Amino acid sequence: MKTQVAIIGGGPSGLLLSQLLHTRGIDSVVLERKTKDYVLGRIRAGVLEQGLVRLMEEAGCAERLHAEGFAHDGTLISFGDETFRIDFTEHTGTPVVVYGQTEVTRDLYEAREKAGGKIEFNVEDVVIQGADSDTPHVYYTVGGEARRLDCDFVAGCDGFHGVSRQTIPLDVRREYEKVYPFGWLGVLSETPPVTHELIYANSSRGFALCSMRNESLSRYYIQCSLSDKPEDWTDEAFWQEFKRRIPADQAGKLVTGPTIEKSIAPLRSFVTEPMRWGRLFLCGDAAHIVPPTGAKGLNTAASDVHYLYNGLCDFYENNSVAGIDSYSEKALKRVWKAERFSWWFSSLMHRYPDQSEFDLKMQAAEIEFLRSNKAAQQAMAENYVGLPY
Ligand code: FAS
Ligand code: PHB
Repeated sequence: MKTQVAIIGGGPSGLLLSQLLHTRGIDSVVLERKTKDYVLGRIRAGVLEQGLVRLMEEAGCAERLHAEGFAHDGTLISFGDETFRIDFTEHTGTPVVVYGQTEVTRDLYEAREKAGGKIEFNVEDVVIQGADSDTPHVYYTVGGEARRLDCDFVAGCDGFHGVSRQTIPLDVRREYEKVYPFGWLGVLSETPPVTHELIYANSSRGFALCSMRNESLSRYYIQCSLSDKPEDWTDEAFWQEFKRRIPADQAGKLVTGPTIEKSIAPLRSFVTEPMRWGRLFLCGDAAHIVPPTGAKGLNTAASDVHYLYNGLCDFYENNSVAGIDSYSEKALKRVWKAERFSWWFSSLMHRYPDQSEFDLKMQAAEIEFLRSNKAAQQAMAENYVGLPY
């Protein structure tokens, strides 16, 4: 089989790239390891920057997002029982949109299927060959049957555990990593969210986050030990701990109920450089990971896709390599700013096992500075709503 762009991975990065390329008549094939239901069953991001909203509009997939997504003009931050608000719209003129990654992915699958897009599921044994030549190709199997996909370019959108990053030789790749000494236990419950905005809570017992998917579907997280497993936490134990971490006035009005999903995500900061090797381009989690505190994972995948999509259009429409040659440098410039913000916000809001009394005083002072200083709130708001592409 032959295509212009072979896309490894049918998550949000791969699907968004495939759909955008389609709008400009550029052919792609998406190779996905799992089934569509499995991909849609993963509960992940919940907050979209305007940049991703605009890309979904450009891809012709934003109708449901505009109908069902919620604009959030700010967020609450609590330290113990004290709460203050960061007003995104006051500081930046821009809200964020609360709309689950699952729904983004669902909308993209629907658009690809409607357009007759080629997506192969249950793909195994993916091997990228000739990425450093003018004739890259991908070997893979489906149901034990060996296949080959010839292409002009390969987009590695296969996430942190994919094969694309590993295709770049070790003597070319530089990797940067920070593993955090805790994870996030997340639950979904068919209960009304405790507030209409998010609450990021730093309590003496650890971090908690109040988020949501809609008026009757809440998404809550607590910082947990890396040795925890979801089955270690009964619903009752989760609600009891969650109530002890969010401000008392919010805990008093929290509606609890059975959880319909419970999972633990480890937290890490990770970047691979470069994000390009020959005709292979890495996008999204294949190239970088952030702790979810700043809601930058999905949104930084989106800016990668924006740069690569425009670079490939430049190549096919203007016979110019300028866009693809500058891809890695452009993408990494924004990636590192997202890494910094995610690391800073995680350091501000979590309790670390090795924190000294002095460290705790520094954390309290940093939060007090954010609470009381307009410039600090402006900087926080600009990073949270999304820095320019
Ligand atoms: P993805 O990992 O979403 O998609 C990669 C796809 O490639 C997957 O479908 C996978 O099956 C497929 N694949 C892998 N190897 C393959 C192979 N060899 N061949 C073919 N296909 C292959 N971000 C936030 O902003 N907020 C959050 O709360 C949040 N929570 C998260 C929780 C978890 C457990 C994880 C892992 C991530 C979380 N993220 C969160 C980040 C997440 O949203 C990612 O940034 C986002 O999924 C990135 O999308 P992709 O780059 O498409 O990668
Ligand atoms: C979510 O709703 O899943 C979510 C929101 C904000 C974050 C992380 C996760 O920072």
